[in-house]
Amino acid sequence: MSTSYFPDVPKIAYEGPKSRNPFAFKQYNASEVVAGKTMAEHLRFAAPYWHVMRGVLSDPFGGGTALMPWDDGSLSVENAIKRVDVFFEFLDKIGIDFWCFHDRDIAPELNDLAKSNAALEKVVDKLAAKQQETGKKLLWGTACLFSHPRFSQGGGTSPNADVYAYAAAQVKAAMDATHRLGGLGYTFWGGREGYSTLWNTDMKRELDHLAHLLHMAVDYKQKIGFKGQFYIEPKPREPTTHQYDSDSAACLNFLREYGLLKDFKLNIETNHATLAGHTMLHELTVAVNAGALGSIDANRGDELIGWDTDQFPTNLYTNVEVMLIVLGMGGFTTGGLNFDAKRRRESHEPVDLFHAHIGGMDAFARGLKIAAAIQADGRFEEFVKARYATFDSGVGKTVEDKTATLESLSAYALSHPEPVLASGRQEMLENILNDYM
Ligand code: XUL
Ligand code: CO
Repeated sequence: MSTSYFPDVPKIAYEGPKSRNPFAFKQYNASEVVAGKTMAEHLRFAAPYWHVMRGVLSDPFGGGTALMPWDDGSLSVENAIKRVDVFFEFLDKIGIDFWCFHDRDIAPELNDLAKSNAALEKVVDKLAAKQQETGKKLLWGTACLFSHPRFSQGGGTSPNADVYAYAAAQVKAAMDATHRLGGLGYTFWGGREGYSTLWNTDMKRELDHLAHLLHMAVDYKQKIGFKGQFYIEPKPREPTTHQYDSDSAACLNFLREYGLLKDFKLNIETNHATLAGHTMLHELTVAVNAGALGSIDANRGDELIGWDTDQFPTNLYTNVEVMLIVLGMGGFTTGGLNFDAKRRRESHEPVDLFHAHIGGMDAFARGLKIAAAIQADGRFEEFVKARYATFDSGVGKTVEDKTATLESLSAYALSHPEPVLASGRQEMLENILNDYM
């Protein structure tokens, strides 16, 4: 047996709700069947390489605190390859089947594109071998077009064509890597695709350029035979004041305007939804209504802190809502629940990685069970259906059939008494929700 990087952590097993063992699942029982599928099949948990292996736990006021005894801090390919072993030991012990990466998480940025590409290929060789050995799968890959100073004014929306070409080159290499690793998807998160002031920005040209980058990616996908799903991940502000991909509706509008909707779905992240002034449920509903919900970055924000805190998704109400949407759309196809989440800066020991993920997985297992019970019971669905019943027949039906005109509705309204509304019963419905919790 090779070296263990987490010698104090056993393989995490399901011990049930009565267990007091912090290194055990209380709710997540991978093989347990809920609503016709196993929990593992429903939830499709993924771990992000950037938080698990590269997240140093810095914040805007201080540097990293995370202890990573396996990491020598160098930009060497050897160090990058060693991290792969650590990561796969983590995946094995926590029992997560999928993972996600940015090109620059897995391999070093060497300030020389040819060298960075060569390093990426070497690390991808190692990752491919590890996947082969363990059966773990890549949920999605992506290119980091936001950390390096060259991208400080954007990648696909940079005012500088050389930077744009560099961004395109990175997308190409990251797509090649994702394809080699059998990725089920490829994500575009806007990073610095947005602006801070219109005094220096040509918004129209930037959006045209960004759309062309995505069109080129669609063409390249065809060319290399990559079958994975493309996603756009909405997020408002952070880092730019005005992100072009600010929320689900903005992304869908952009995709429609540029003829890209058939080639993309959305990857919705909880903390991005709340930063946009929406609930996660709102963002998911907008996406699902457009037939465009692809995958989920599961985390949560902190209502008392105004930035993307990327905390672990332990809010039961949110998890129930997320799983109601996922069950409602018949489950994920290419997507899954990627823990785009990090430990608090104070939780700096390697074992905290396990506590964090166990918490997220258990909370989502409960979310799944509660959502399945709500769905099976059908009370909310019946209530909503009844609330719109006046559109099932009579004048309402003429609206849904699109035969109504302003004249026909005016004649109807003139010949009928003042409308009588039924109560929305929000409090009663919230009480029902609490009964399930
Ligand atoms: C940033 C974020 C990214 C994307 C991938 O807030 O969520 O990590 O998920 O680039
Ligand atoms: Co994310």
